[in-house]
Amino acid sequence: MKYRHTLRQTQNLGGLWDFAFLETGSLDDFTPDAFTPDDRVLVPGAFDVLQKYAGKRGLGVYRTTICVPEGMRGVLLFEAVSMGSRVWVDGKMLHANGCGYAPFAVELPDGPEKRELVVVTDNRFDFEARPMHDTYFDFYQYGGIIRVVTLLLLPEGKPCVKTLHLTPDEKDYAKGVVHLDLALCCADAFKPQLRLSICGQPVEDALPDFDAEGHLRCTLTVKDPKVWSPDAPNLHCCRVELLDEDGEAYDDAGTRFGLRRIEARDGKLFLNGEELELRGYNRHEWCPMTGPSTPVAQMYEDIRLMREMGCNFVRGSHYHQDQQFLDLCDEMGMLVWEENLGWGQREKTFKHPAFAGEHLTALKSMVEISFNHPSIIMWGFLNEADSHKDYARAVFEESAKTLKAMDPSRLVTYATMFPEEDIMYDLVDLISVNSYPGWYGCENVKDPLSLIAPRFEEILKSIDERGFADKPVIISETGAEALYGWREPHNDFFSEAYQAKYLAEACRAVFAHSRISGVALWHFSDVRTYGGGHSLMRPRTYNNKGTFDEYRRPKQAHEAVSEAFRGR
Ligand code: ADA
Repeated sequence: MKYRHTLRQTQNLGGLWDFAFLETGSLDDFTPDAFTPDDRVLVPGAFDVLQKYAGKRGLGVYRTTICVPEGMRGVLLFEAVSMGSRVWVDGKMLHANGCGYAPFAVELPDGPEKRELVVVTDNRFDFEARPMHDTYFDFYQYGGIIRVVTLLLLPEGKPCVKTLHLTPDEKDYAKGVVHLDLALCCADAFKPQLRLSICGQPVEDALPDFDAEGHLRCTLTVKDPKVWSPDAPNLHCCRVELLDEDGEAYDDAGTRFGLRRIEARDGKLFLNGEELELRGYNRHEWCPMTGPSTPVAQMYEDIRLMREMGCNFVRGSHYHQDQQFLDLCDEMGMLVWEENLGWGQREKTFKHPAFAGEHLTALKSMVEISFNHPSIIMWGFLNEADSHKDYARAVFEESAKTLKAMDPSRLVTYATMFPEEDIMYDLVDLISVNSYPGWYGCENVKDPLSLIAPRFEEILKSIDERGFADKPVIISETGAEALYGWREPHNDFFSEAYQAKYLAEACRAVFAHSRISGVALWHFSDVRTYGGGHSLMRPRTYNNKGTFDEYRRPKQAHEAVSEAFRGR
């Protein structure tokens, strides 16, 4: 069961909003008084998945009305608004955002009960203004309010719960020992008392007071603890209530959590003390009808399909995951790699004066929002960036340090495409390598599949020789394209048969190697990319390396991978 607030009021602002698409103008120049809506669109949703706006780039302006009753404080929570955006309330610009997948909150100033909310989104690439996005990323970047928007109504002038994080104890997680970290906003009004319950049972242990900054940290023991694992995804629930000077409860918050431990040691991965082998896929949050705003029923089906194939792992490539997807992974026992938005950043990006700061803000927002999901076992960042170049070092260092400081209980990694020249391995717990032997650059190779195992061997040898034999290694991407339905006697590139043989051989090579702790195949289903640098290598402007096509119709590789994964 998911936690539902009983005191705190939250309103899902989903539904039809007024809308206008403007081909000209910029986020900087825009003011709501110069805007006349001529359409209504659904929130959440990307406006450019609609046929009318398909392929168009410009400003997508959204408008709705919100109500903040007297005596209440309003906070807007946006889970993802793509790509750049500005939030205006009653003609005042309150927030600017430059990362289309990062969640953010907007505190509403005092004002009348009824307010006009305008959200301006820009789906044009503007590297100078928004260095988190670039044209060459190999996935379509849409525009609009692509994930849930919530209005939170809190009692005015009273301290309220800002964050509630639970971390299972490293040693005694199986005995139910967890560390609670609770932070308040408006902490200086007064010090509230705290009432706590776990799975509906009041916690009777003496609790410390909030400190001057409104922080409370304590250790609790769950009664009747049950460990979380892919085979037994047991969840527990924690509820906190804040009480005022008269002992009246006025705010509450709750979360689910799981008791489990992930470790990287002696060159291996361990979950709950047992060696862990990862078998899974990379997955973009995407389907043809709704683009990046995948319906939850599709998320559920995707996880089911993966579980039925014997997967225990999904890499959420290449950005913050939808909270609904993570909730399902918690419940359905899928281990998750969640990573910050990023794709192949090069010197130009690392030298952009705003990039390091924006990258860090987005990274922190990911950990904040996803902290309590037991399914997440590792945090990632900077997919296939220049991890072999000195100029990238500062951002890699800062990212790894920040993740460890915010959450020492999970592993830190990034996917490298320069396994031999990489200079960042010292920063991470787990080395993750993207490698496509037998696919890219194999135009004139006679037996491309024979390249896979030797290439993995070469990579592992070089990692160990360079002194990283104590770090576990996974293949975080490998794969080949197949066009759904392309079955013909040559079984050549782009045929379903070649892809099936490719993935079978890649899995065989991974599982035969004692130094490789698992694989995330590229990719779960075919996914739209666009006419950037990739279009001519991408028939249909799709990345066709899915084991399923975009409608989740299985290709021949489905059987090959199921055979390789099941029963291991
Ligand atoms: C990279 C990248 C993926 C995808 C893949 C491919 O490894 O991380 O997003 O583009 O290559 O299909 O080539």
